[in-house]
Amino acid sequence: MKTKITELLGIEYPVIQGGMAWVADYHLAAAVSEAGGLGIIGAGGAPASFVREQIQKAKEITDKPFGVNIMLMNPEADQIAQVVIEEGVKVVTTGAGNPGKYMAAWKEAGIKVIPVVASVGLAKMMERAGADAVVAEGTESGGHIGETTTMALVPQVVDAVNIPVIAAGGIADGRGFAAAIMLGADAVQMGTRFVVAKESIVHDNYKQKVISAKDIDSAVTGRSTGHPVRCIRNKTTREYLKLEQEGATLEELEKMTLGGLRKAVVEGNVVEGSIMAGQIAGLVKEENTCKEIIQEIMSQAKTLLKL
Ligand code: TUI
Repeated sequence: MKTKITELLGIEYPVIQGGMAWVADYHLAAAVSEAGGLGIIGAGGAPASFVREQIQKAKEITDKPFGVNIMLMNPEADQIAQVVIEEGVKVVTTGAGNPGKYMAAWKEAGIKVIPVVASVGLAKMMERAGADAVVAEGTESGGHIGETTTMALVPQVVDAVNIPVIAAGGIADGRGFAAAIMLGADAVQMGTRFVVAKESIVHDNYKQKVISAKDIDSAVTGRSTGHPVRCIRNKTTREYLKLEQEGATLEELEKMTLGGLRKAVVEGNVVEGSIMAGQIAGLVKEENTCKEIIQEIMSQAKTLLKL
């Protein structure tokens, strides 16, 4: 299937993997790229040296293009912005902030820059700054989120900019893909579905929490700090929300979230960890390979869109 995004990125299918902190390592990124989508290494809160190693390992196991997501709240974001240039990364996506100050250097290096946005305002600003496309990410998503739903955000971003738009948030199958195309998107980005990919290194306890989640099983913490984060509800989200109501400091709260993600993803502690996942977790019922996931979505979408 050809769209402006498959052309821009030189990929077979318009499916991009979310740059999930701790989850999106080189194994997952390479598997998605090998399956014809665009795999992404998620820098999350990791040091620049770690991100460089991840990029080098991905290059060893795939010749296909892959990207790096830079979480802009990472204290080493400046260094990581340089590492992607030095390592010849083809595509950069960004999250949790405005990447404006890096844009000129990335464009100069020939990198395709795709900021993740949660509002029309930032999408327009990114287009003016030279972005090649944007990911319009709805509040259904897991992790750090904005306020607007995918259904409302995507068509408004599509109307506001002339660059291609990738829809994200609440998409996990061919129906979601087809709906995104109907809203004017040229591709989708999926996170939650790829968390439970066979090639995902996420602890099995975490995968099982996603697989057994129902539609209403996520909670949003951090609304009071200005950094809302969606996770599957557990002891920690309940304690966090209680602390938040009692007026805990920003530092106390933020420490709980990022440290908690590692605890859940790596250690499999799904009681005390943060199980970031989107509202669509309820639709994700089994572990599949990245190839199976992409093939199934494209085949469903073909029928629905009568291609
Ligand atoms: O970034 C994401 N999702 C993430 S980042 C992350 S790691 C983290 N953990 C704890 C606390 C905070 C982060 C987990 N999930 N998605 C892209 C995204 N970006 N969603 C929302 C935004 C966003 C929000 C505000 C982008 C820009 C923005 O403001 C722009 C400005 O002008 O500062």
